[in-house]
Amino acid sequence: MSFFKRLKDKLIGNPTEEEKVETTGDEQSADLQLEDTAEPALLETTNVEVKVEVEEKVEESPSEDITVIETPDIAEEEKPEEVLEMAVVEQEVPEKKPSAWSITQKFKAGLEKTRNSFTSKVNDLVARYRKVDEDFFEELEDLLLQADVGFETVMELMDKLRYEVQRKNIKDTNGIQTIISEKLVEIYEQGEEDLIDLNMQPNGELTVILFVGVNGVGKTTTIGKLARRLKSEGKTVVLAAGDTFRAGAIDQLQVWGDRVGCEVIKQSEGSDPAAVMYDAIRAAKNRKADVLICDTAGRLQNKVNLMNELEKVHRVISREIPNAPHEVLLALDATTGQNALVQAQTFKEVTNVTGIVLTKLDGTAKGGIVLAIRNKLHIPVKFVGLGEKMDDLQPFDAERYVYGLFAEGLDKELQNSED
Ligand SMILES: Nc1nc2c(ncn2[C@@H]2O[C@H](COP(=O)(O)OP(=O)(O)O)[C@@H](O)[C@H]2O)c(=O)[nH]1
Ligand SMILES: [Mg+2]
Repeated sequence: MSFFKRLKDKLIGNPTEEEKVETTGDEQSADLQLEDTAEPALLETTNVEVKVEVEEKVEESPSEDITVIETPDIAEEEKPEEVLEMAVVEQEVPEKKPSAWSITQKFKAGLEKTRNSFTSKVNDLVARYRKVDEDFFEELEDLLLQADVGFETVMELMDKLRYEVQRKNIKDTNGIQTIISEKLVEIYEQGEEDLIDLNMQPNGELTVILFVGVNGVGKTTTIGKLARRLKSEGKTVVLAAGDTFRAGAIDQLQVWGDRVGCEVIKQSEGSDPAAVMYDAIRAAKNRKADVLICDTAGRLQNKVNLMNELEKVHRVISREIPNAPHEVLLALDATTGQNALVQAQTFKEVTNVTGIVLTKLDGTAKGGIVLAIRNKLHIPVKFVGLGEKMDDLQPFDAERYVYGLFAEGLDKELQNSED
């Protein structure tokens, strides 16, 4: 399948007429989407009774209404206020899956800062040069480096671009963003197994997910968001308050637990995190939970301390469940740029990191860091944080990510392609 076709299928899916209008990328619809994604805490305050009502409503809906339910954000403008609230609440129905299109829009919104700084420069470049030549390549190379894509990845990309341009005898810069996107996805996906899915145990067995990372990167927040995601898939989730070091950390996790509807196993501040894990595994097993997500403290003042603490936590967990933890997810803050790579290196040395959660991608203009992480660490980025709302944690997807980088340019180029 051609890259064009893949991108169109995945990003646009089977759009309704309204969706087609939205994806043409005109200014007005782009604004609308941003307003939608900035919807305040409504999602978080939805109570259980409302959810039940909505579930019934969904069941009763005739099937031809399903498109409306799946894309509540599109029809919002025409709806009176009460219905509008209902539409937002409908997003909370656990069984309802967001459409492929709406997930793509999250990537687009989350990568807005990067797009504004990086892609607008690419657009300038394309407009200024018109012809693909060595000077064009050199300037493009600089732009990619500035977006934190990382030296090796940039070099690899430039080689691929030069080759492709020669092979296809491409003379002008029209369509170049699609070729750049295609090559970026190719680089991201090459060679390594696709391990984006969480390593979930079979039904009836407990899956243990351990979160690690320095203070403030977004571990606790991500745990809350992930718990909600898993719960919406029908799983029972228990949380372990393993950050006993930072003041307020236990309460913060408890708030998330209450919000999402998960039990939180905790001890007092300052207690031994390994003891919390022990309690939590026992409790999760007793409750026949599907997933236990463990928070940890992010002290990194001393590698030996960190190693000792994580080793002890690991030991306690694997004594209770031999092949656990099934995932060790390292949270990295995208806004810290190259520093995130240094942290990752340290954690990689002290524990067996199985995946990365890159938080705050919405907060950086240097979203190219995703590619640098892949290239330098060879650990899959499993999730990205695209905002502070509950459903702003999304499984990483190279095509959607690249679309987020070049949205407007790609929309135009895809429209102009015959495929
Ligand atoms: N904009 C944005 N903020 C985030 C994201 N993930 C986490 N945060 C914020 O980062 C701050 C620190 O998060 P916290 O979970 O307490 O970090 P921890 O110390 O690693 O547990 C909080 O204010 C979060 O709301 C994200 O994806 N986007
Ligand atoms: Mg925390």
